[in-house]
Amino acid sequence: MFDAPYYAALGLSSIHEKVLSGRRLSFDDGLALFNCPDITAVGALALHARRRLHGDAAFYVVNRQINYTNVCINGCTFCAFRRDEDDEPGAFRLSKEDILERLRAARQSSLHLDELHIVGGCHPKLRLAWFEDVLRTVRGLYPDLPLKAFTPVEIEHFAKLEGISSLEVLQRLQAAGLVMMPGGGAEIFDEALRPQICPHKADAAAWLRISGEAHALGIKTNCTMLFGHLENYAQRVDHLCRLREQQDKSGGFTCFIPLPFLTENNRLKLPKERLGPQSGLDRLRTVSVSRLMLDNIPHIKAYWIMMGPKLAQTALWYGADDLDGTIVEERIGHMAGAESSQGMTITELENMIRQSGFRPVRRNAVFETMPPGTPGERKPAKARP
Ligand code: V47
Repeated sequence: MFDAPYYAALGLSSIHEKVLSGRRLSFDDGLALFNCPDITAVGALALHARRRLHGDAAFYVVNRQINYTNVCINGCTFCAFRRDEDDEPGAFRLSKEDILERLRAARQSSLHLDELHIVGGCHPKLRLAWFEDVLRTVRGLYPDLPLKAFTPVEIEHFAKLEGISSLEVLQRLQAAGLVMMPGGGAEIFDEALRPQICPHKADAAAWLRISGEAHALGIKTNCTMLFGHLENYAQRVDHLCRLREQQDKSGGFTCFIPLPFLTENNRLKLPKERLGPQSGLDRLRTVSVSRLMLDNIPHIKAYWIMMGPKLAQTALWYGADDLDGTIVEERIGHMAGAESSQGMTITELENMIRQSGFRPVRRNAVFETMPPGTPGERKPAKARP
């Protein structure tokens, strides 16, 4: 790593010292890292923190994503996936049988899924009992398949629809088989900006409270930040600090995923200076600052679908230690212009990791390492058209 005089010349002496001695960075430190022109110096600090936690391991999961509907009452301006009504062009809503069929197909081509990731829009009519039935049925058919489903935003929506508390929703879903929750819906917590990008969504306090409730029940969760839209660096650092504070209280965040805003097919109009090739560096820098600020969250994911596989590989050198997984079918990023493929095979993921100079480690939904010899896929899983 660069030495002390190098960081002194950048005005980052105290950050350098804190990182080397494992001490917590402040809000101002986060801001200084975002403003430092030398991205390699920032990345080297994040690499140090990443290596201390995970050595040369880079994690991936054999998973299948299923989006049950894109009909959503939230009307977020950044979202290309959403539709307002069931009968709008491009709207979809899967039945339980549709979900089971997708799962059967994935299981046929992949001998052993280690995560089923289910999320969707906040549909005005889909009731909690339907979701409980889906989870119970899947658990009955595949008892060893970890079920990761529903963001805090969906949990709040179910609670409102049923007239019960979010805690009760979580308890019912846990009883039906939920073991893990994805981290979507956090977007940017800042109260001044949130109304411009997701005016009707659960607010920061609700998102964090529900994550904490899940943690108290023993449900691990992930967390995210949508960046590269209208937010400034201070709002990003504030977002990271709020996640860190929540993690100090409830401890159940497993992984943080910085999600770069993809610009197609949505209503959010960006100023010109926010568009262009510099966004690649901003993605790497955001991975690095996240690793450095979130000292109490074990994993940082470079989500290859939204980062793009090449940048996700590079991000492993900038603080990330996880790439997500085989996915099979992805809609949220692709409807917003993601150029990555729909899915990857285990071999492709492992090659990606090895070619980046790291050691592939297969994990399950809750980040338990899978034992060597866990069966892989027979042939690449294919998405339905
Ligand atoms: O909450 C929506 C984001 C999220 C766009 O927890 C967009 O393991 C970029 O959270 N450009 C959903 N991002 C996806 C998500 C996720 C994905 C993979 C793994 C995990 C995990 C979580 O996608 C939304 C929103 O923040 N999103 N539209 C867009 N145009």
